[in-house]
Amino acid sequence: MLLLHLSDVDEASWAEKLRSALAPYPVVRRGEAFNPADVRYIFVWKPKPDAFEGLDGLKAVLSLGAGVDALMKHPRLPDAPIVRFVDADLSQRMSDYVVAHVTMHHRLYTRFRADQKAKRWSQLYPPAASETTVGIMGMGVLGQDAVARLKPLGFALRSWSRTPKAIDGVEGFAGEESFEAFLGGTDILVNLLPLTPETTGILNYETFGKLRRGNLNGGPVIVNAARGGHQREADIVKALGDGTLGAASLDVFETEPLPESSPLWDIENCYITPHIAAISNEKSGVAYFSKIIRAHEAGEPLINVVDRKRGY
Ligand code: NDP
Ligand code: OXD
Repeated sequence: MLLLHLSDVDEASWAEKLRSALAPYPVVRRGEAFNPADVRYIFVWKPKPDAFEGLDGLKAVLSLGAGVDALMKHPRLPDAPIVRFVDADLSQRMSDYVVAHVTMHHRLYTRFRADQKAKRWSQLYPPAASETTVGIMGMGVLGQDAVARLKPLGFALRSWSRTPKAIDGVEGFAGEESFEAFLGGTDILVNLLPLTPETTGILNYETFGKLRRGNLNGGPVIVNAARGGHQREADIVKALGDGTLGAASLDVFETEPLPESSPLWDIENCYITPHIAAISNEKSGVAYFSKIIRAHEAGEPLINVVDRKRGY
């Protein structure tokens, strides 16, 4: 039996589609009559504290999100394997966001927007794409898709990951010891890391101060599409104010929804979106998770299982 426990999304719609994809395999929702001991799979997003109560026969926890940081902190997370969402549609959506914001900053959007508002005709030529380095933190599923889509646009690319990566046309940096060298040649810093104890708060004032200066008019730029826990918002406010950063694109926040009292809302060169960079799509999600359940019931191993020790 599959149990759905989805908050903040249309659980009824997911249930209807999973039922038809998995029939005759039983699919239930919270509040319906079922024996918790019969549940083999639980499909979760933002699970409540009692989500796993009585689920003694679980074979897997299925995560609607690609990021599992919140799930990993659940106080009663069972010992079953956690399968996260890995999907071409999700990757494409994230890369769309990354490409849009990288190209916007490369073409000095902040500067020309201000000029337009001031009715000022002031010619300034952005550096060539090949002279503009995009540094991507996190070279997993999403990071690799992003570099594949940025490469044809001609940007100089570099990556930072935990373990070394050899990707054609991308200068790879790995581990803490190479973080400073990675930052030192980066004009536009894109964050696609998972949130773990090691990566919490990595987007801070010290990090910003190590980015390359003098290439992009206005200063280096950050684009955070991963998790709000990666960023120190007070440091971003300070860095945008004193010119350490030229601009910031933020899709995620320390507290979501971003409180009305946040100073970020009013900063001209801060571009805010409400955690929409890459939403898990219902159609591809139903296909992905129903395939995983069917395969596992047929004796095949689970795929895209989270490594609990690494935390992602
Ligand atoms: P992956 O697990 O595929 O990739 C993670 C990458 O981060 C890997 O390259 C890994 O290195 C690297 N990494 C992890 N820890 C460290 C560290 N301490 N130092 C350096 N590098 C590190 O994740 P995805 O690409 O699928 O997703 C990334 C994140 O994007 C998710 O965790 C989620 O938080 C976020 N996300 C945000 C969305 C949004 O709408 N805003 C939507 C979807 C995801 P290595 O390869 O060596 O293991
Ligand atoms: C995810 C997200 O992790 O939507 O998939 O943030």
